[in-house]
Amino acid sequence: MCYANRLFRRIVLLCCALLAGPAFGEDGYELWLRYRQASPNVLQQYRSAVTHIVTNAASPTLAAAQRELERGLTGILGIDIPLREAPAAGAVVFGTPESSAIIAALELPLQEVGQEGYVLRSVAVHGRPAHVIAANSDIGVLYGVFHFLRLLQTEHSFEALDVASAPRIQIRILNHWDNLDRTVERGYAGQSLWDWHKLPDYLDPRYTDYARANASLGINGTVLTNVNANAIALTPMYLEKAAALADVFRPYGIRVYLTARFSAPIEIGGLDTADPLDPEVRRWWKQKTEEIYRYIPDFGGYLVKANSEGQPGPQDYGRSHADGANMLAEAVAPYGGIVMWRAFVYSDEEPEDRAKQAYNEFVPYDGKFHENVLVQVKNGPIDFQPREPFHPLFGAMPKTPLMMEFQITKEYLGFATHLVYLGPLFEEVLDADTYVKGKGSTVAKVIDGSLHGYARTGMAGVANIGTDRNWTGSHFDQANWYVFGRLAWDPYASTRDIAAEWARMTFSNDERFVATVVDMMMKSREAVVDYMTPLGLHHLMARGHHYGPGPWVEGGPRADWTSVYYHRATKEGIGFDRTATGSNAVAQYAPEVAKIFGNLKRVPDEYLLWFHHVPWDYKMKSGRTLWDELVHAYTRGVETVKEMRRTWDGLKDFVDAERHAQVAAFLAIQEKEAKWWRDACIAYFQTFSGRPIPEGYDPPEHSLEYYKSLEFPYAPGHH
Ligand code: GCW
Repeated sequence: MCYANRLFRRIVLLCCALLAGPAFGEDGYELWLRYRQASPNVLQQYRSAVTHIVTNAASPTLAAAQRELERGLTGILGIDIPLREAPAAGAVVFGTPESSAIIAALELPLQEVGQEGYVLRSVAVHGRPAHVIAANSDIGVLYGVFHFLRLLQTEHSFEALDVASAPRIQIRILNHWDNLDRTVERGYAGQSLWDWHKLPDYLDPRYTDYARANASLGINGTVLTNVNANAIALTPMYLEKAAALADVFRPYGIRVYLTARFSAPIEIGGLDTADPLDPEVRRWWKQKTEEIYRYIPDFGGYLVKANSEGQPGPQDYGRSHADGANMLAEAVAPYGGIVMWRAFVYSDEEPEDRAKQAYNEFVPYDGKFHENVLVQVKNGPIDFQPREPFHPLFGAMPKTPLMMEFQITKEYLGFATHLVYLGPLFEEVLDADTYVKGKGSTVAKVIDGSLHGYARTGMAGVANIGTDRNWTGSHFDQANWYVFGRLAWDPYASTRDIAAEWARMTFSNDERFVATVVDMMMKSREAVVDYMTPLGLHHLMARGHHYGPGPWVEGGPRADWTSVYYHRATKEGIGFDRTATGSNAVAQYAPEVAKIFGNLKRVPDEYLLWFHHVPWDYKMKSGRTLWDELVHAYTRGVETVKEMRRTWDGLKDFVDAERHAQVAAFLAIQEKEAKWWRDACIAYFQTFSGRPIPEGYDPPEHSLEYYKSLEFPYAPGHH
């Protein structure tokens, strides 16, 4: 071979290596649906097991399932996977008994998996080995296809495939806090995906990819608009736009919901009241709802934030939350719609501990809501803090379907740049025992309806999705969308397993990578608790935009928007006394729980300052004083982030350069900001404790005055 030829060959080989190997840059757009070629360990096995797809495009949903199978299998197997009419050896057969004669003949145990579940089986079809993906409905089939592809993506051997899966929660829904001007409240991933201005005429292909990603997790609903609602979203011009989105999402099983501004009858209806007991107001909502269903025949219903943080609501007219919710529930009932009424309420005037207000306002109405109302409760009683005890309402409304509201967008956990995997936070809440019906009455059992026999069940996640190329503002925040969706399907799933699954699909199946990265992810939530709000502290962030520490925040329009209201630091001690000697919020929990939270000796360190005001020299379980423990925890948080950086640096060989570099840069930001949180909080609390920084721990880098002087007028997500 002549030299030029050899050189050419070398260049070609090098390019191939670059394209195939992890050095080839990726921007994260494909999420966990990358469908890269399987590794040599399993490739041959896969290629001989799967040779073709038996076509079945009897509906738009089945057509989507077929497209996904083709796309996925072609990618994973690295060869073209033909579509055939009839099965031969290695067929993938998918469908319902109605759409596929093969599936009808197999007599699979489909009655066990309900309307949205599916069965995956290795079977003989016409005497030849095949794989079937079967369900009672087309959407069940699509979910099954995604599960099947997930098994291949995570390199499962599937010789004797035998899976049956059904969702445990009915409404698995994202809440977009997206405004009509495309800003996103608490959004850190660019603008709103919904390009209202160009809708309904231009349908961005991203809408379809959004639907695919959600369907791959089993998410079946989306609230398009912010809970701080704009009545204009309910005018015909915007309904037409929402309808266009609904048309794109429909084949993927995703229903559209809208937020209802309670004062809409005044603002866009020309009425002079929005009183829910006023006949004209009721008529207006009925007509409006009928109009919405003309645009969107499978409209899911309304999500409402009322009488909270300045939003209008029934209490403006001396009516109750139940009056308001039931009025809307009546309007959507004829069409099978629902109302999700938020319990995130706290009054402007009420001097009561904010942690107690939702319970006080809602418990008296248990059993008074119409059957198509769900009350949507945030995971904790304050507001999506890095750690909160579970919301006491979960143990207190047996006659009202309560649905969970988690926040995926990390408003209080470092926005998009901090690597915090929310799986452990979600799992901790779902596993928490309310004791409402004795031991084992976990929050998961409340919200999946099994404890109280709720007829309706739901889990909502405040979306972290925007126009950023990687959707969520950072690569690792994709894992939070992912884990939310997987838990909404099965709130008992292990979030460690989910992290592993995600990491395999998103980055690499190499065991060395997976084990290391999953450990890092699992530690990350505890780290953010440590460097922001350890030992039960909460609500210490800067005012307004919530970016960075602000434990000194005081004054302003209302006490419960300040930090000093929550930490209550004095020269003597720190923490919010929520025991009987204080606000007695502990009494909102079942006695078994209250006994632990309310007892200084028994309360876990994680909730200490949430429930107790404790002297600085209090002896902790570790033997340290409270002050020393605080410094220790803050420092440990920063140390964990340093360790995460080192870990990530060691994973270069497994990740393409582009994504590796961005994660590394964000971890550097996280370390800087973790240290900022630590130093600012220690400097501030030291003015109360009057104690020295314990030996072996660094003093804050700057003066307290310096930290207080920092301002960020353009921090993202604040509107
Ligand atoms: O977490 C707080 C946010 C507000 C938000 C509110 C809510 C949509 O800071 O931006 O408003 O909660 O959940 O209603």
